[in-house]
Amino acid sequence: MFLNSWWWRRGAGLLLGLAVGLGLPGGVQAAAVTVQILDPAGKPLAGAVVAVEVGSVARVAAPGARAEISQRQRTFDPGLLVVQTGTSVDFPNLDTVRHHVYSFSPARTFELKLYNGRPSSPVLFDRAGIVVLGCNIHDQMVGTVVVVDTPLFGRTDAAGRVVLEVPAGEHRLLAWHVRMREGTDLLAQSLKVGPTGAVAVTVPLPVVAAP
Ligand SMILES: [Cu+2]
Repeated sequence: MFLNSWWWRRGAGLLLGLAVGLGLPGGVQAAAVTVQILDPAGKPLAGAVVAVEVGSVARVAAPGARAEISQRQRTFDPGLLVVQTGTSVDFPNLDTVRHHVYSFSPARTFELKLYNGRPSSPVLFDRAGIVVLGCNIHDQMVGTVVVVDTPLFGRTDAAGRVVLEVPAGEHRLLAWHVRMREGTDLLAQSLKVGPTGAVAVTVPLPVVAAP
């Protein structure tokens, strides 16, 4: 009896943990939404960012949300980071040369002047949008932070697909790819999810040819 109730509580806690992890209120029914991203020629686009804004889910991350982009061998690692609005990002420099990381993007204009090691404070991304990163010293260093008003996001695999667990209702589906013209924001369309059953959506993105 003791064991039974212990397992039951532990199981319930794990399930609640999963729901919280997805940012969904406990007990909310979610459906698997498969999104496939295609280029203008109809070919699958790998590495595209897909996000779903859901009315019942907090737009801003819980306080203390952190992420990291290292500078390693004169590149940003990862070169593309997706975070929820309200996330603070650290920019540790793992190289022996100094870097000078900056962005002129309207969603987050900032500058980390010439530094080694870990800057004393992270950069808070408090507005949704595309933030392009550069380094004043190394022109070839380019990175991107995609900031979205939702914890429900992912990136497409080699087949151009990503699966997200989305609660029933009318939502906003956002998609973006690094090969979209510079200055292009995430592309939005409506997404309807019924109370049961999986949903599949195909989204063509206006990307330019790979270099
Ligand atoms: Cu640099």
